[in-house]
Amino acid sequence: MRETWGRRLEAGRWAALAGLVVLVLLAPITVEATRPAERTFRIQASQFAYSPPVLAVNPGDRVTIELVATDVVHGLAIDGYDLETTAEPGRSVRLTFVANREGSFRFRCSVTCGNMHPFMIGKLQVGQNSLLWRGALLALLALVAGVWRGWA
Ligand SMILES: [Cu+2]
Repeated sequence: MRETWGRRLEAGRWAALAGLVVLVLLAPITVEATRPAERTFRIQASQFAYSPPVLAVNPGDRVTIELVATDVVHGLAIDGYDLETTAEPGRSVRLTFVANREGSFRFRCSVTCGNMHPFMIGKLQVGQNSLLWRGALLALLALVAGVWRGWA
């Protein structure tokens, strides 16, 4: 009699845990309602890097990238946004767009500027990195599950 109760309790715990895992995976991300803003970034392009290499904006932001090439002609193309521009040495060009797609997008040089050209990349982060915190929560749940097992 007692044993069945214990088993039921155990099954209940695991069901609760499974429920939490599903919740973590499916819960809609509640991004704090940020008003779209005007964001301007000045990016220096030189062989073979961008400075800064990472841009973080909120979804809906109106983003202006001012690209400056310091040595040779460089370009900047954002994957997933279908945008491209090139800058002559010593000159700057501007690229304006609305960050209406969430996620992590790579940008890269679109002009062959030297032997390390393929490695000239950067990242545009639009919104929060949900994969990251979902992963962290799952790790926490796994830890909790481990502790429960220890009790039983
Ligand atoms: Cu380049």
